[in-house]
Amino acid sequence: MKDELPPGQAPTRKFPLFTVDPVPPIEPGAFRLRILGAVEDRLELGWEELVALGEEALEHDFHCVTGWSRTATRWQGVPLAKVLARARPRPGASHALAWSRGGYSASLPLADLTAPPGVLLAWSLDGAPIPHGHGGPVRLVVPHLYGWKSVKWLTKIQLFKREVEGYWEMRGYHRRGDPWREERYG
Ligand SMILES: Nc1nc2c(c(=O)[nH]1)N[C@H]1C(S)=C(S)[C@@H](COP(=O)(O)O)O[C@H]1N2
Ligand SMILES: [Mo]
Repeated sequence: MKDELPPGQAPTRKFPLFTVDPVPPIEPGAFRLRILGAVEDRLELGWEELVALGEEALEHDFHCVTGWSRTATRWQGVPLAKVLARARPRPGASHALAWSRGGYSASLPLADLTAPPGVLLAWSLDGAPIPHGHGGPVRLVVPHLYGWKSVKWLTKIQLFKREVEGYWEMRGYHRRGDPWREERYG
């Protein structure tokens, strides 16, 4: 991991909450994740099926575009690449929208969903189940892009054969969002 932070970012060890959509109710046992759109095999996974896919750990700084970086944040979960390999993106699939239960979405190039250091469907934060406010039971973690791509209360990943815009991309934020290139807007 790099020692320094991307340009314009200040470190914090607190983990602020940043949420624009309604925080969904806690519904133990109700978790479902769907992979759909431009895939050969649509998938619907429950909690047991998801955790059965295995668990990997990742430590990375988490960069919010508003300027805070929560340093050395530890996540555990299953690599999204594993789930996508099962769903088999169709030829020409190029982008995805990740959706929360409350209707928030983020747009991601398909290449970024399998890029290093690895995108996780995460259920653990700093060694404990992800607190509800931070997106539990399962949130997307896209460590190499700005935090708005790491969708909390993840419920659906929809693949497309064209560029798409999610909540912040529609409001002028960058389609990709690489913090090292300061891809904040546009
Ligand atoms: N569902 C949902 N996911 C979301 C957001 C949101 O508003 N709703 N905000 C994003 C933004 S801008 C950031 S920086 C991170 C913040 O995660 P945290 O609230 O766990 O700190 O979540 C991202 N995922
Ligand atoms: Mo953010």
